[in-house]
Amino acid sequence: MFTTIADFAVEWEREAELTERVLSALTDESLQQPIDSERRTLGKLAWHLVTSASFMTSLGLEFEGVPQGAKALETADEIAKEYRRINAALLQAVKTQWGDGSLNETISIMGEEWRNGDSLRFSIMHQAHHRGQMTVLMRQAGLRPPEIYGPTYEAWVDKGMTPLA
Ligand code: NI
Repeated sequence: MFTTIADFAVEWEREAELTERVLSALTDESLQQPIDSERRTLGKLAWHLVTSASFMTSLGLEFEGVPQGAKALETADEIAKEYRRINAALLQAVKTQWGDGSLNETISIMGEEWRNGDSLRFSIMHQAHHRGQMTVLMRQAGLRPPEIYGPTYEAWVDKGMTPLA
């Protein structure tokens, strides 16, 4: 869990930049790529990263989020822009509405007591989880995924090295 707002802010900005890399590599056609015929599409997952930021309002933070049921924006560019906006608003809310002591306070989430510092950690892991799904779907949609925590297959090839299969 996070114990200082400063530590959270540094990591949040770094992780948000990674998510932006994924979102800005999407094309409008790729948004239709489904996990499976009955499952979510790449576009739905991208939009989920926008709407799920509203989870933070249940922690008492006030900022202009997007309600879970809101109609999804239709282009990759609009989704990426909205992600940037909401992320900045969220970070600003944490920095201005909470102090380090807030991170140790608990709030009931889905019937469990969560410390706010744990909720912030959860939000970062949640994004990473969906980014992982999205990079697989990007490949299925014929796109080149960006490097996230290390080189991609294509990045190894570009460097003239043998990629891990
Ligand atoms: Ni989720």
